[in-house]
Amino acid sequence: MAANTISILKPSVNNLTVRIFVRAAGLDFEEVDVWGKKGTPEFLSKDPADLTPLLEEAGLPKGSLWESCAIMAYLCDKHDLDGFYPRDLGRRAMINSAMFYLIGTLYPLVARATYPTLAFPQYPGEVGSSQAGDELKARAQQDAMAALAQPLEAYQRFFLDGQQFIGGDAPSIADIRLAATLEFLRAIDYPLPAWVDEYMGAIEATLGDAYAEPAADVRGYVASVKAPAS
Ligand SMILES: N[C@@H](CCC(=O)N[C@@H](CS)C(=O)NCC(=O)O)C(=O)O
Repeated sequence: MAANTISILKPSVNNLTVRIFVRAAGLDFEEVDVWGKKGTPEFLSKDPADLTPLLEEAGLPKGSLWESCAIMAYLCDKHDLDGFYPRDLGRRAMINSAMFYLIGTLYPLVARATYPTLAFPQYPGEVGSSQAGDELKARAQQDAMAALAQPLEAYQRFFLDGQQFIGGDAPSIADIRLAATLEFLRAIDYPLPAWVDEYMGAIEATLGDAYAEPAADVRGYVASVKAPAS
């Protein structure tokens, strides 16, 4: 049995984040594809949120941990992966801010903007998951697309600010989280700023197959939803 067991859904960028990370960090891991297998009493006993990615690892007090950024931070601390998650408090605070801002602000907008196109169920409480009509749902999607500009600019102007990566010269766990997330914007007709293409290209060039191999699952899914129905 591997040191790290990760339950995943392959078309998901939340899952892609951890899938890239464990490869880039060279950790011992196995992946369990739980497509169609969540929601069981066994899965919920480990993960009452019923969300993936889910890490199972011997050092965890309850044996399991969800939330992609928490999983990466824990594994960095456990394996002294300071290059991905610096020990310096100021630099670490910037990585944390970039990740919390992503989970709290950018990702909900990405989900509202892309999940209808990706045919993913939207989170409870969203207009898209309600009984609202198609017009209101389409408006919510358009509003989310329009609102993406501000957080994207914040990443460029504040977190990157002329550096190649949020982590500086090398990708941090916040960079892995951001690049993976931006993969979904290719599903919709969103005018990606030029820096996004350069940034994602630099991450993929630096991480190589650790990025490209799991990203192929997300890209394949995105291509399938964009392909004209035959
Ligand atoms: N903030 C969480 C989000 C986790 C999440 O929403 N996971 C989705 C996959 S993208 C999930 O498991 N959804 C339940 C389902 O698809 O049944 C993280 O970063 O890990």
